Amino acid sequence: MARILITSAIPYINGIKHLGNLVGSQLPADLFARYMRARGHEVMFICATDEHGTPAELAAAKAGQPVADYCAEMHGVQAEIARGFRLSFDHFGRSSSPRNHVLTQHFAGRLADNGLIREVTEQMIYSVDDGRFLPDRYVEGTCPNCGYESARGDQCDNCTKQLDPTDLISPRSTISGSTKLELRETKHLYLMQRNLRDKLEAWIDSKHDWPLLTTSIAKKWLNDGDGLQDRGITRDLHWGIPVRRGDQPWPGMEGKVFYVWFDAPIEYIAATAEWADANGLDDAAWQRWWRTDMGADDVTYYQFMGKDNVPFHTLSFPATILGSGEPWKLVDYLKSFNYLNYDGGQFSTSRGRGVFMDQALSILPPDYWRWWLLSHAPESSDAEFTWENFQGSVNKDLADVLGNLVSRVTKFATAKFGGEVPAGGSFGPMETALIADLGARIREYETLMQAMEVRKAAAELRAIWVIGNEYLQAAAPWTVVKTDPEQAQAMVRLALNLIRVYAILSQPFIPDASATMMAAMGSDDWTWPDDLPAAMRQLEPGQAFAVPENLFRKITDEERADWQSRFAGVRT
Ligand code: B3M
Ligand code: ZN
Repeated sequence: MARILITSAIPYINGIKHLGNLVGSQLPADLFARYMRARGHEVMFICATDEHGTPAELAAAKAGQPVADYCAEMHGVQAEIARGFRLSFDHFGRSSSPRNHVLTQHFAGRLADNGLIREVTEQMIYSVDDGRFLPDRYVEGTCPNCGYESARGDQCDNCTKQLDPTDLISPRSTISGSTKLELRETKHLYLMQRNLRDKLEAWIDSKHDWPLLTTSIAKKWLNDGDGLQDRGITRDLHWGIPVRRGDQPWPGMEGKVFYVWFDAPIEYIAATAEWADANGLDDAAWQRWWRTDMGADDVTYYQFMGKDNVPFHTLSFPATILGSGEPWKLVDYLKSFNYLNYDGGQFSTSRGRGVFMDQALSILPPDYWRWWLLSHAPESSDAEFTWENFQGSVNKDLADVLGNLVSRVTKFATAKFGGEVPAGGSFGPMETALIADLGARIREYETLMQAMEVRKAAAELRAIWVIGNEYLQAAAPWTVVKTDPEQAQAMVRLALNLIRVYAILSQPFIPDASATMMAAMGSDDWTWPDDLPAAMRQLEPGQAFAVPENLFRKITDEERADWQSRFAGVRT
């Protein structure tokens, strides 16, 4: 039994995530966590809401709420939706928690003690009417390069030139539209990542088994242009973790907070501490997951995220950890994802284009989404959601292949032999061949799940369902029963056991349907089928079973057309 720590990138608090966000982090992390638990490992699966930063402040202002209230409410909303998708977090924390305040201030203090923080005085744009400094992307103006009138302070969307907000002609605040902007002097803390460059490079180079997507992004940021830049870790905002040096004030930094990307990954650790608090456990309980001097040296740590988050997890957060000089756990394996597009374009949160997590659950149960998303996960390249494809997968894979097998077997068995596993006959060559074939496929499925090859694992699972159907087709107990009822009983007994084994294998992908299948077989034994021949005899003659309610329904063409037009844009 191994100890497995899993974190998913923590979603921003402002607004509900779309399916592209879900499939890039939380959902595959959940798949892996469920699988690892099913194999008997000790798992700690952590997620949280990412609550700081300007977007959160602005969203709260727009909602007319104090930002703390807004975050508390939205955390509740996101937690509820996560439950709706059956995301099996051991804890869903909050980056605004007291635990994260203390840990973030602690890390900053350690970095300062180790000479890795410098103070930088800089000129920043201050909006007099908004009463605040403006982050780069909240300043808009005319691009000095191409003349585009809505260039952002960090980059021109038209000619892609990287900009400084001070480069813009006729700059204005995107918050208020005000042009009363001035340069004001302000002081910030910079983490001297350059000093950690060699350590970071050696660490990344030691990760031979990481996906290419992960290492190529990491190396690009390490080596591109001027290489790794020192990074500002504080901001002039009200909402955030106050800048302190450990438990001491930080002279000159009063009224400032840490940058959201500094405290967000630290929340992985803090959320594990929140988990301990919520369960009445002591500090040792969470530290054994994170401190190699407290037992975490036998933990394997996996992170899941979209590709845009990779630089922060391969460089910035490791710089915090390494720079602290303390024995905190670094990530062992980083699984990253490309983007999921939506019906010929991009998902867009700002334009409300695509399906958002709450909307998805309002039209279909979680397993339908989980199955489609995971079986089409954007691993080797970007992927695209289309309603045709979704309808096709659900109707074929879930309804025709798996659902049909379950309903056919249980209905036939009930009609011919009553609601109990029949006792007659014994497994013949066909059954033995099926068990052998299935055994080989399960080992392959295990290999793919362990390797987090999400799409391939889904394809293998589907193939496992298919061979069950093929067996039934070939064995044809409904014909055999007329001439050799004993043999038909053995076939049905095998098929009922197959349903239970399918429940176990499918549970990481489609937990609700799996629970229904298991309950219908009158069992609650989720032991992984390491010994398949034994597992295929687990349901004994006389054991009661039931016909489950329709496991999956088909999506009609009318529904598909309706949803297609409803989710085309402009969220209402
Ligand atoms: N909140 C970005 C995102 O949701 C960011 C991830 C933080 S992970 C520490 O994609
Ligand atoms: Zn331009």
